[in-house]
Amino acid sequence: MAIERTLSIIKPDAVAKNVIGQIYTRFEGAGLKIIAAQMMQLSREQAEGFYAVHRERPFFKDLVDFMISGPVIVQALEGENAVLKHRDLMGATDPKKAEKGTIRADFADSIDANAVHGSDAVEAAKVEIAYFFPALKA
Ligand code: RTP
Ligand code: MG
Repeated sequence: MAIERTLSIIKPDAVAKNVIGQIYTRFEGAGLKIIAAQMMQLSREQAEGFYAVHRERPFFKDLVDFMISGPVIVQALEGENAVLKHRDLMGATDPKKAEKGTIRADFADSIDANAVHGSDAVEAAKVEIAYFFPALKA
C-alpha cells in the first residue's frame, strides 16, 4: 500500500477539552507518524483561505468563526494509506452519525464543533500541507 501524507487539524473545541494527547495517541496507534506540527491561532484570512473550497456554502461564515475561536494544532501525518486511514479515525462530519470509537463520536459536540479536520484526498492533502508547512519536502 502507498505511503501517503495528510493534513490534520485539532480544532478549537478539542484543544479546549484538553484531548490533544488522546487524539495523538489514536494517530500513533494507527501507524500514522506526526512529521510536522504547530499550535497556532488562525487569522480570519488564514481560515478563509484554508476552507476556500467551501466559500459559497451557507455554513462558511460559521465554519470560519469557529476555526478562529481559539488555538488549533495543525499537523502533517505520514503512513500507509494515510488519507483514508485518518478519515476513518475521524468519523463522519456530524458526530451524531459518526461510528462509535471514532474521534468525532468520542470528542465532538456538533457538526460545527467537530473536533478535527482531515484532508479528503491525496491531491487536497498536498495543497493543505503546503498551506501550513511550505518548507516540508513533498
Ligand atoms: P473537515 O473538512 O473539517 O475535515 O470536515 P469534513 O471534510 O468532514 O466536512 P466538509 O464537508 O469538508 O465541511 C467542512 C466543515 O464545515 C462544517 N459543516 N457544516 N452545517 C452543515 O451542514 C455543515 N456541513 C459542513 C463542518 O464543521 C465540517 O467539518
Ligand atoms: Mg472537508
